[in-house]
Formats: sequence, structure tokens, C-alpha cells
Amino acid sequence: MVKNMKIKNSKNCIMLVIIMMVISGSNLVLATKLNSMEDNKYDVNSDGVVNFFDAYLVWINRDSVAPYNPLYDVNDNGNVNFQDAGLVWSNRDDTNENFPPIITCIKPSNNSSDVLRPPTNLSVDVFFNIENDKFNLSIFIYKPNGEKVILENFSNCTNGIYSCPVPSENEYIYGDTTYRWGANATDSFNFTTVEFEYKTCGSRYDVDNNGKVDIFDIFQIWKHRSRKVTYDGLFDVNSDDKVNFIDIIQVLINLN
Ligand SMILES: [Ca+2]
Ligand SMILES: [Ca+2]
Ligand SMILES: [Ca+2]
Ligand SMILES: [Ca+2]
Repeated sequence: MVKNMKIKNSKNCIMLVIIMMVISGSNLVLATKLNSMEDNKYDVNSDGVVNFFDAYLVWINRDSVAPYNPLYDVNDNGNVNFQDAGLVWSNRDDTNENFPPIITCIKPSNNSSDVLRPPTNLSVDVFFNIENDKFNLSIFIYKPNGEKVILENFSNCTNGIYSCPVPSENEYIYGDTTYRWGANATDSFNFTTVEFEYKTCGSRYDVDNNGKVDIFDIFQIWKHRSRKVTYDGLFDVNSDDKVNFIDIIQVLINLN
């Protein structure tokens, strides 16, 4: 009986020692893992992996657009720029991962208002070339009737700012109107399409775009009534697909 108890006790001791070893071992593994996560400065979002999102975070926090934060200055040289994003990218865990294009709006800034009719230029900043890929870029806009128009195509591009003018035709000079535009960048692996908006200055009833709603706008509408000439949406100020006396009444109501 006593002997049996001793045997049982020694078995328990061995089990206890094994359990302690397992627990301390797993603590050790956990601690090592945590330390390596803490130590990996390239994992700027601290999710345990170094991938596109870390490089992207560094890029969108570069000095030219965000206040300096040493977290993103991975080469510790006092500024955050393309080199830091590139360094994070070259230390990614999966070296087969492709860096998708990043397109940011430069001008007119997204959701801006009081934009000239038409704006002088549409500009985007494309960041894509960490792997030295070349990419093709197009900048497009939607007319007020929803038709998408490619304004300019650029090919074999590298990182940088790309701009194109907006035509001065009637479709692009409606006052007090939200225009949607955007860009598409593609290489052989990925493509990215982004869209932005801006709202034009002035009044929808100022059809001659001279800053006033007055008798001259009425003359213009009368001259462009769709019974006489090809329909032109600029003069259809109530958007009923016709240019007629009802548009003139709208202008009269909104005279300056
Ligand atoms: Ca990460
Ligand atoms: Ca740096
Ligand atoms: Ca006018
Ligand atoms: Ca109308």
C-alpha cells in the first residue's frame, strides 16, 4: 500500500515536471516570437508579417504628406520617403508578393468644391515601382451624362506625378456640378483603379461661365434650344433632356 503510494507520488512528480517543462518551453517560444515581432521594425503595423500593407503604410506616411513619425523611418535617417517604403518591401516575408499600384489624388483634391470650370489639370501621384516594374496609366473623367472619357494614356511609366488637362468643351464646364474622374494603373501583375470627385464653382444657371446668372445666360439658352440645334446638356439646366422655355424660367428664378 505504502509502496504503491510512493510509486504513484513519483509518477505525479514526473508528470508535474513534464508539464512545467512544456509550459516553460511554450512560454519561451511565445516570448521569442513576441520579441521577434517587437524587434522587426519593418512590420510597422505590428501584425506579425511584413508585407504590402507595411510598405503601403510607410508610403502614405511619407514626409511630403504626413507629419514625421520615427516608426516609418525604418532606415533612421530622419525622413520618411520612398527609400523607407522600398526597404520594408525588400524585407517582406513573401518575396513572390507583387506590389500593386497605389494612386493618390493630387489635384483637384478629392471631394473639393469651388473648382474652376474646367479645372486647369487633373493630377495623380502613382507609386508602383518598388520592383522596378513599368506600368501603363490612364486618366479618365465622366461627363455629366455618365459617359466615361479617357483623357490621356501614359505608357512605360515610373513612379511620379501625372497630369492631364480637362477639355474646355461644354460637357466639362457645368457650374455647381459634381464631376467624377479617376485613374487606372496596370503592370503585368496587378491593376488599380481609383475614382475621385470635385464640385465646380458658380451656378448651374450660369451657362456662359462668366460668374453671373443674367440675361446673357437666357440668350444662350434660347439660342441653343433643342428644337433648333443639336441637344447640348450645358443649356438643359433642369436636366430633363430638352432645352426649352422651362430652362429659361429656371434661370429667371435664379438671376443674380
Ligand atoms: Ca505587418
Ligand atoms: Ca528614412
Ligand atoms: Ca452668365
Ligand atoms: Ca431642360
